[in-house]
Amino acid sequence: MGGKDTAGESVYESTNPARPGEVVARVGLADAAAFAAACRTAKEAQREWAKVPAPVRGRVIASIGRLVEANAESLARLVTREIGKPYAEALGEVREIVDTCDFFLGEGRRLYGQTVPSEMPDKNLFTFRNPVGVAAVITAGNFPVAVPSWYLVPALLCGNAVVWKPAEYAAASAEAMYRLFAASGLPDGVLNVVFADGAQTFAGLELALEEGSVHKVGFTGSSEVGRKVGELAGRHLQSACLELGGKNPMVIMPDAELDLAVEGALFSGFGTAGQRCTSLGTVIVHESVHDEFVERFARAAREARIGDPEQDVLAGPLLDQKFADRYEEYLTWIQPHHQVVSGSTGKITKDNPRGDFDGDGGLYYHPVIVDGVRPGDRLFLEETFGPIVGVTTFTSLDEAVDLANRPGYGLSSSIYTTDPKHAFRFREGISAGMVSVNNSTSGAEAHLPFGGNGKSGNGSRQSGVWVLDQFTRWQAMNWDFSGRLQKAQMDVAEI
Ligand code: UN1
Repeated sequence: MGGKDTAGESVYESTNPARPGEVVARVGLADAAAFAAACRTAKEAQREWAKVPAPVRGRVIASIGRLVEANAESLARLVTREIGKPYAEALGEVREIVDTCDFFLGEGRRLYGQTVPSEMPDKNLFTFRNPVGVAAVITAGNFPVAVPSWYLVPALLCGNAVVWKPAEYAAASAEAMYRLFAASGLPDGVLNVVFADGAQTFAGLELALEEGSVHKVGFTGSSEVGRKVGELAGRHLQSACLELGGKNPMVIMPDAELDLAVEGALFSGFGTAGQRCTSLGTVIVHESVHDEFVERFARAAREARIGDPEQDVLAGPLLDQKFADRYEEYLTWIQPHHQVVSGSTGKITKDNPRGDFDGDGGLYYHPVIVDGVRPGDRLFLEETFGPIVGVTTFTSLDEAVDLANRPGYGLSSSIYTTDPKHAFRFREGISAGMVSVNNSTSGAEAHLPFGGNGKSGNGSRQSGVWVLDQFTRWQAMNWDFSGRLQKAQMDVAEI
């Protein structure tokens, strides 16, 4: 929601999706020049930050973790109010920041390089991890604090400065998290937060890349925008860490425990109102258990609690009006094409209630299951970022793997089976970066590599030790103490 305040600055109002009229935060939006200026500030501050010994930077990360932990409930409450994420999930999201800090505080004492044998006598080879410089980090608002922490924490630990551009519709959560990070003892200018719309962010990023004050771009968001971010970074010979969309499949084998699979499909598809990049897109169920599965899944969807995110519900409202608009467009499109097996569709209102819940005027939607989806269908191919799950059938595991890979994304995936050989064959064949066995497509743990292939990303991985390769660059050093010029490839020692 853009606007102008009295000083002429562009202002964004973030609202509560459970009560759309309620403003949660007003933030000024920066223009391209201000974005680039923040990158220059970061570049200046980074030089000194890089000189702070990594174990000491680790102590700052420890202090961020403690501050976030001490404020976990208030931060989670704010996340719930601003984006409608159920409180238990919001608390889990805040917990994920703490987990990330716990992991990386120790990494400050382990930012290992290597010693490497030389092909010549009296010569030693070494490798060192150097910080990249300034990381520009652009994040979505469906995980307004945990996912940003996956960039910010390792980037800072590795000795980089950061300019963070959060989603405007999650501005209050981002601002609160920024304040906790800033209170940890980080020197001024090392972490900067800038709110800006998409066009100004792009223009600002381009300026900063041209000036040489951004050396890494981190982006979590749609595949469409991610492609543009990757192109922009690439044109300036800088790399981007891209965490994009997903059309995550769940394969259900005939030997699966069906109740477990139903529970997994319900949580993956409709938890967080289907608004995770790891949310379930399509269930690919063996034809022999299709009818049984669909009946149980549809019943579970009809009975699922959707409502006030401060209560114990499976899902609250959609994140923001612009997501609701896009989701409605999908709903309009599927009606004439498909068989909805889950009952009511669309927004929950007085005229289209869910039991005795009339939606309270919020952006609440009925969960939708569409049966009989085929590989050419839009619903089979595109990420919807809302509570719709398609169902299709297969007869052999090879066919299931082929169907699972067909949309061209490759983020998360899941198989329900009691036979280990099915699980391992699926793992081998699936192009996704993440595979769950008898578990939800969503809900990755904070210390495993997170990321995707194809339309889900450029192969970069976040989290755990793997993300260190995003925020450091290897430097090779050789030291010759032979007292003469030994030429590599020419003076190789003979036996
Ligand atoms: C996202 O939606 O961008 O694995 C990330 C999960 C969460 C992260 C989702 N921990 O579902």
